[in-house]
Amino acid sequence: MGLKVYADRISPPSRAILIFCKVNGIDFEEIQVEILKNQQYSSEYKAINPMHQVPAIADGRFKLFESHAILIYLSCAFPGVASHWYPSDLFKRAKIHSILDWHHSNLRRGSAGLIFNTYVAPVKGLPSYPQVTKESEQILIRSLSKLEFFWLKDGQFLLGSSQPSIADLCLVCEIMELELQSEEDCHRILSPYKKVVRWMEDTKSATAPHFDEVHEVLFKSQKGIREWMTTQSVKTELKSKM
Ligand SMILES: N[C@@H](CCC(=O)N[C@@H](CS)C(=O)NCC(=O)O)C(=O)O
Repeated sequence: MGLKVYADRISPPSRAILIFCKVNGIDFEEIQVEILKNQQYSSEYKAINPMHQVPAIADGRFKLFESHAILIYLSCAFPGVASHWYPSDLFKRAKIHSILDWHHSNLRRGSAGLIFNTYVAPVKGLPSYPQVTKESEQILIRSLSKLEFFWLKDGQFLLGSSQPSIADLCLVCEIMELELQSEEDCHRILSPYKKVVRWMEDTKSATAPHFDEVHEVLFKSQKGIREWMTTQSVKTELKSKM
């Protein structure tokens, strides 16, 4: 009846939970729910998360979905978690919640919209909309700019901290999705934001070796996905000329 983490490593919020558990020495069982195979719609998984999304956890009889809520729960439920992840100070907690809420309606909105339209929709045979791709990229770029010039203005990690919090981990895992874009697009979108790039490296170092281990799936699929997306865009270009 220990902790079970239902996750798919291609999902940024899933990776954040897995890295967090590993870094903090939390004993857990990882249960893979492959979203590209629609395993999130199985009746067994519906009993864990009726919203059909990953990640989710079951800690004994207690079930929880939504990655931010899960990270807060784990930080409070497992005494071995270092305090910098979710400091007990009320004001610091409130600021972390503020970043996490901002993340869902800005950075993640842009990143998830971009990934869905450029990668997930074509893989699943669903329609993808160039206008939505464009708008999602704009939201993502605006969010990176806010990170560079506002959220990261005071120090190495968010909120001027010298060590990462759950917010750093969530946001960095999200930005890692850019690895699935072409090398040129990834560079074009990310490289103007020097502080963001450095902060990502610092978060990786602070969570090594687990960060890279959990992202292995993303790194491994990168080449194939990039080649496949180039083929898709060539096909689309040809179609538009016909
Ligand atoms: N707000 C949720 C987002 C969860 C989410 O969007 N999960 C995606 C993968 S990153 C998913 O399960 N997608 C499958 C689907 O919606 O069918 C969280 O932070 O946990």
